[in-house]
Amino acid sequence: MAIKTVPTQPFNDQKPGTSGLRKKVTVFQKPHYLENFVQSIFDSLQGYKGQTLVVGGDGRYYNRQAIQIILKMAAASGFGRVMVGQFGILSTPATSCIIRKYNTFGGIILSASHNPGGPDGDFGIKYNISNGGPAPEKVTDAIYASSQSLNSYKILEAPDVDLDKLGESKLDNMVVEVIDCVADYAELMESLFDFNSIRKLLTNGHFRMCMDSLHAVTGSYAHNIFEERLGAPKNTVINGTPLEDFGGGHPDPNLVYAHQLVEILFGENAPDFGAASDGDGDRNMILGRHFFVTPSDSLAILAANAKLVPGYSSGLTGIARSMPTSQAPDRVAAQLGIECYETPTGWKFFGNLLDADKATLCGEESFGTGSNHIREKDGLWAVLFWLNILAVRQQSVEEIVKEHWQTYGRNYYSRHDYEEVASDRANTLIENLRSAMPSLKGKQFGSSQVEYSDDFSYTDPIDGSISQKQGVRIGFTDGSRIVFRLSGTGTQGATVRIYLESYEPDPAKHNLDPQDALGNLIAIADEIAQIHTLTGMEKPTVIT
Ligand code: G16
Repeated sequence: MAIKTVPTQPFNDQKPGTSGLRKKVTVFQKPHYLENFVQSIFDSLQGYKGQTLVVGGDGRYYNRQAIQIILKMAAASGFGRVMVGQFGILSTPATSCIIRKYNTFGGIILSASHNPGGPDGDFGIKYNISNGGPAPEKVTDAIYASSQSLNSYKILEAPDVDLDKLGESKLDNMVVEVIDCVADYAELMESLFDFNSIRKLLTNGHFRMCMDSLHAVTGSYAHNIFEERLGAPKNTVINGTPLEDFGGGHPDPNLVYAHQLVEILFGENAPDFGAASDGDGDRNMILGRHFFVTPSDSLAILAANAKLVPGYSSGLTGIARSMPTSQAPDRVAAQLGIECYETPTGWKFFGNLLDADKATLCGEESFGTGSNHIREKDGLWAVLFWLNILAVRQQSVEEIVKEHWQTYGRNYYSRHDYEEVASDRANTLIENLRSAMPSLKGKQFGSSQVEYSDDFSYTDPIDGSISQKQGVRIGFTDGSRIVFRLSGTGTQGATVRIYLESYEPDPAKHNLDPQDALGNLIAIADEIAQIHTLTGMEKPTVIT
């Protein structure tokens, strides 16, 4: 088999965002586009010759073609072995699990996460390092730098590898091992949670759960774990067949896009527990009967109940949350006498804290929760954690959340997204806020007075690296907060995200609709940022 060196030219739009490079499928299909980025990854690495790489994706359109290209390029660049998921499938958490379990050099994940798929949908690629986590900024910066000076890439001329058959084959000198995509991950879950208690709960004849895989990657994992290993009835998992276009849906587990699940859980004769996960299986949404658990509360509740779960029974070293996530977990950390770290948005910022054992649980408002068991957020892990708590406490989801609020107070929380805003308008909105920041302190908006206003900057406590301009924060003297930032994961125009939070200690006032409880802050956000005028939009596209 011959190695071909193909001349190419740099693309100027290959800077990885919050989570790797995400673009329209049609962009990745442009001649050399994917190959350039893959070569840039390899060129920015050192010492990988003869080493093992893990490759897998969420099964979306173009996954299989991309994997064949990556395998041939890995062989041409001198990797010794590639472990690839059967059918080209590996969820993001499973990839992280496999990188760690087999001590591989790193991994490549093909996914655009919660973004829609199909020929006109989105595709994505990201590199994970040997701890199993997304490459930190210094690595993604190096990849981007390589992409800007690239003039050729190497690829093996060889027939495609059969991705459907388990076992080993060879591409020139490199071994390709097609692995079962579920087994290692499911074993890890069994080692963390009390499967016997969860099995009893799921088979006791009255507890009912519904898991919506949104036709995305967790279908195979959820059938195996909930129905086969834990004995739940066969119809527990809905939309459980992974499809290249996610059945035309938007594989984002929130109240808007997981509407079938929401209708079931808020309908008549609703099950006790509902959950959904996203395109690549790292996000989760948790519902009780007629009840939604905000991701920030979910992290706080998992932390407060961690001792009930075998994998965490010895306690937590710390908690970490992204800056825009509500401060509910901070209250639990204070009670437990442990640190709560505040990082920029992006799971990659948790890696160092987890490696240094400074944090055990991490979470984000964007429906991501996880722990030190891997270095990615993990949707099904969060579902199992909740099931384990439900099995021990024998209470409903709603009772558990309300008791939590009684103990710690309630952090009312909501995120308003304005999607597909023209980039120049979105940038103007953020720039205007930055200019207004110095004059905001002390300013009165109705009964709210601004206590501080800044652009969040993070210094990593482990390696000292600094990340600036991570979101404009406006804090008020009563502890409430508004955060503005632009999404780093969209592929069309810009998405303006506005995060709103207020704290209510009085249990008598815990039953408000968050949009009502936050009404004052919503109005202030518009007054300060002129959102409606600048975006030209009457209301947010998505409210979570
Ligand atoms: C990614 C990141 C998360 C982040 C989310 C949203 O998740 O890993 O850390 O919170 O995007 O980011 P943004 O607000 O910049 O769009 P995923 O599930 O898309 O990989």
